[in-house]
Amino acid sequence: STYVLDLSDKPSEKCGVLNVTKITENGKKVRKNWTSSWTVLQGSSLLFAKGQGSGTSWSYYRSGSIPELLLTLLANWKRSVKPRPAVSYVHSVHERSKAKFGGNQSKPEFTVDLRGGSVDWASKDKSSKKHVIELKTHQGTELLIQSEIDSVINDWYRVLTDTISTHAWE
Ligand code: I3S
Repeated sequence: STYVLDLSDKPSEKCGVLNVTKITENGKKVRKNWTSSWTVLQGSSLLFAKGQGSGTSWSYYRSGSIPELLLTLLANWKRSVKPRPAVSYVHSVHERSKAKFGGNQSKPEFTVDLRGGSVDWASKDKSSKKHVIELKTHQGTELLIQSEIDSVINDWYRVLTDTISTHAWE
């Protein structure tokens, strides 16, 4: 079965569920806090929206609701003429999905700008998990991004690498 639904017509748009933790913020080490996040790549921005924990996210997969949620996300995104701030955008999508998906804990997390950043496979000392990507941003934030499914994480590795190399500073 397919775990990532890529409905976009542009290679710079992608979304899916990933496990994410910050390890450094503005150059300072922070405590790991792995969370399952809706992850959306739009242009050179990577958005994370906190899910309701991995259990619930995976139950969305099992119940077949994720494709529906992703469709809503992308449809709303494409419909929005004037781009809104990314975080409030994700928040409003979540607000609207609440009734439909019964969520009550979904909330926006954060956005990172990929321009000037770097992506690499994380070394073993960064995490005991497998399939971990280390993303360093220009602003000094380091994130670990992980999926148990190697095809999923390989796709994200490729897309993030491509995005960083193609989005030059304006
Ligand atoms: O790099 P660390 O400190 O070994 O990361 C682990 C901890 O964050 C741990 O939580 P505690 O802070 O309660 O010890 C997490 O449960 C682990 O998942 C972290 O390690 P992994 O290897 O899973 O990234």
